[in-house]
Amino acid sequence: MNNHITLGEYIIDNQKDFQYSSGELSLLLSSIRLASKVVNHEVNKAGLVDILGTAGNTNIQGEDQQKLDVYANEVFMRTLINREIVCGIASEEEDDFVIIEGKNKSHDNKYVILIDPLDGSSNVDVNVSVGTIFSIYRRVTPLGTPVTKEDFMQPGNLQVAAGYVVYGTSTMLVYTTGNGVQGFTLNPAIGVYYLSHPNIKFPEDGNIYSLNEGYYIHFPQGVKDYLKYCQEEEEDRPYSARYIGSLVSDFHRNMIKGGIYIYPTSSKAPQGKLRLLYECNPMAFLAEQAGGEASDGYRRILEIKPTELHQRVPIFVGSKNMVNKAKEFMANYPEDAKY
Ligand code: AHM
Ligand code: MG
Repeated sequence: MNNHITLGEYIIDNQKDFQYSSGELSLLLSSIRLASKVVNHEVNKAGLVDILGTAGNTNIQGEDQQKLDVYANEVFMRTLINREIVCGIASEEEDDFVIIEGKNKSHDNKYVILIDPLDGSSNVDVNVSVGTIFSIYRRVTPLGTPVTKEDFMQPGNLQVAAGYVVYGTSTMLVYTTGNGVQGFTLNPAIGVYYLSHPNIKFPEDGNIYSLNEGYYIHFPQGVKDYLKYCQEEEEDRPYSARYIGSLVSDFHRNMIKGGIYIYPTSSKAPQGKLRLLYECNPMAFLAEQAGGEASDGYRRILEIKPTELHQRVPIFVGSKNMVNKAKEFMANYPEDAKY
């Protein structure tokens, strides 16, 4: 286990590599580490306590909020607010972004965080792994003033750090600060993350495709053609289909084994389903840092200029050669082609 380097040690050892190092980002990553352990504890006992089922609320996107979504949101929000290390938080579970005043109401903290506290939460009831996804930026408005929407509307290529926690057979925290992707596995007995997957690399090729094929009839023609290609009998094909329905888990498996994850537009979801700011951008940053690619089918995810906090985009993310092949099929049709 790499001489038993813990996440805490790793964060401190690498602080000097951050471009604007002042210790704040290290504190922020440490808070995510702490909150993830609290959520992990709750996720693990979800089958035992009366925490399953919906909380009776609906979020801004009209989806039922699961109790564990609400719980995870509260834990991450509370931890980040109490430690006064960010100036603003946007969450999948909050309609609008939240302004954090910081020490002495000074609005002096540098970073904003965007977070999906419990992604794939419809899987919780059936004991399938779920995850937390986060994305961190430096604010663009002046220090000392409350954050504004502008601080959150930054393209993904300006992310300072991004990562996810996968609450799976083991719990892992995987993140990047722009110097490669590091994976840490939690030892639940003592509550410590250890560096288990240093410098993770997406295999350039893969033989797994992951998408909800049940919606085939609603997909754009380029996606249908690419799927047909995946299923053709050739030397390295047909590929295997693997779809958990939890972005974090599907992405994580593909990054280790080689594969592509697709959530396209469809006649049912013309903008796609996944959210640009706290699902697609962090995954795209991780993918590129691991040598993979992330596209909306026509352009690099990380170059999309956001306009809305909860904006959705289509995504093709994974092994470089697979994403490029999918893009070739998409390029045969104009982006606004009818389904
Ligand atoms: P959520 O943020 O409401 O949990 O939705 C995101 C999830 C992803 O984890 C997953 O890949 C996708 O939605 C599954 O959607 P579908 O059921 O349409 O295949
Ligand atoms: Mg989500």
